[in-house]
Amino acid sequence: MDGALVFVYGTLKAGEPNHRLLMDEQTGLARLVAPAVTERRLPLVIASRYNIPYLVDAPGQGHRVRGELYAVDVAKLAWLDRFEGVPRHYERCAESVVRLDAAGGATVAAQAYLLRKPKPFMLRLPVMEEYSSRGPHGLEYRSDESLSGASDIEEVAG
Ligand code: PCA
Repeated sequence: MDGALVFVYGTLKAGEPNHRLLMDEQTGLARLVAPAVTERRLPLVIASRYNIPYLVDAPGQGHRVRGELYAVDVAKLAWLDRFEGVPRHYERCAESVVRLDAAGGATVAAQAYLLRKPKPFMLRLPVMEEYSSRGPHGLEYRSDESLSGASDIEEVAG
């Protein structure tokens, strides 16, 4: 399948609020490849009034973050870029991840939606190893508003 390998760590994961949008065949194809973990340690935080998860491109802080690796087609990749508000909100970056399935240990060059220019306060938030909207943090994702173009983006990015 032409397209890309995308590492998802937030609301797109199985069981999380936007997973059904990832799997919706109306907007392209996505197939789970394996659970995976980032090779780098990166801060995974929750911010904005929508409680959006952000993997911040600030290596060395935080954990090696767990997520899921998907093979997506060209249509789904384009849809994801729009949905994630690339490049104004997240940027889609190359990120090395390690597969956690039977092919365990295999390093994969994936794509992931990262925040490259965090506000300083974001680097002082509690970091997570694994995201769940309904985690002990109590910051449940608020999906009632569209993310791309949301006016709160300036709150956290840039
Ligand atoms: N969606 C993307 C980036 C953060 C989010 O909530 C993901 O799940 O990887």
